[in-house]
Amino acid sequence: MREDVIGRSRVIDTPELEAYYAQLGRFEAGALWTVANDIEPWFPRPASVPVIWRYRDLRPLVRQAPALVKPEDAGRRVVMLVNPKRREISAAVGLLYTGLQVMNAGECASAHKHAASALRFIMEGSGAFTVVDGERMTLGARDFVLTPVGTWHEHGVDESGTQCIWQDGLDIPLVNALDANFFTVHPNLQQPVTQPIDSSYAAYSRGFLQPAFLRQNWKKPYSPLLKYPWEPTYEALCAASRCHEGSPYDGILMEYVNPITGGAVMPTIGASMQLLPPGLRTRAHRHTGSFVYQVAKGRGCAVIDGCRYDFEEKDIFALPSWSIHEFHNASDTDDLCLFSFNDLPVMRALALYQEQAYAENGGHQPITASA
Ligand code: 1HN
Repeated sequence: MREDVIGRSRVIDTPELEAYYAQLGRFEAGALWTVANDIEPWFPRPASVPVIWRYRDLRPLVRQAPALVKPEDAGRRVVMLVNPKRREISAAVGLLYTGLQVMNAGECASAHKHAASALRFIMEGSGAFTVVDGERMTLGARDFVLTPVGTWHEHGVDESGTQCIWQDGLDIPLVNALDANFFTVHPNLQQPVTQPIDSSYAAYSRGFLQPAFLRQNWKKPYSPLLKYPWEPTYEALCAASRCHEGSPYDGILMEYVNPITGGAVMPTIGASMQLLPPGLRTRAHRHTGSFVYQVAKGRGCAVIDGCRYDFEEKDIFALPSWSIHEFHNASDTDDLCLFSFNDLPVMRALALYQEQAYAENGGHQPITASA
């Protein structure tokens, strides 16, 4: 792409140059000025587009999967959510993957580990559990759980439970882009449970109290707390919203953190829950970083680059990096809560985080279309 600007590539191709490019091509070489403006954009131009996946469309299809494939054949029985512009790398947005996993009562998927970091956000059903490095955790609706890089993990649903559906989030496209992925199936297919149920939650669930008998021993690059249940999360958001207005762009947003460092839960993935009180409309802004949202509670809409996406509980939507966005709580009586995960730990570690307020129209952007 030629740009007639000093400092940018503005070469006009001629037959002589075309012949020269062909000569370079013979030796796996090329002229930088033919691509320079594309590979050095003035600002981020994500390949991903905004997408909304509505739960009412997908739920019947997800529930159909158990009749079609067994978990032991599929490895993981998941309907993945794919960005139409990122199909070749199975990304939902940017370098993040997401999907909906379904498991019937009494089913269990084999244990494995991989270099990718993973998380789950429980959507429906009862009796779900995850085992991570010997710790078994019981999971209920809207609980958030980590299966960090290199941990043995498996999931299942108790015999006495009901069909469960949860959202998986992983950094697979990132780890693959870095050519750093490994995958190992557990030699016994199931790992032994070596610790009391929910033991990390028992030790670390109150951020202002640190277990002195454990913290010196924790050297791993992710949170020692693996489960972040919904009830205390919502309580904390409600308590904060009674005293604070929150961010003009994100309302009452709380980050799930590693209680030892106060930083992101895993080295490559951060996660948050935010509350937008009844009727709130946030101001528009943009920042680097890709986000996957799930509507944990309530209904409303997001406006992303001028396009409006109406959403209900359990809908999932993708926010590409540097897209101007704002949120509205459509209800005058009920809270709106948005769960999200993101690649901000990567952006921050690489010094690539940038943020900008949208200045026109009192901070709200014009809505040009809806999806
Ligand atoms: C994985 O390990 C799980 O553990 C789910 O449930 C989805 C998608 C790609 C690679 C690994 C799981 C996954 C995955």
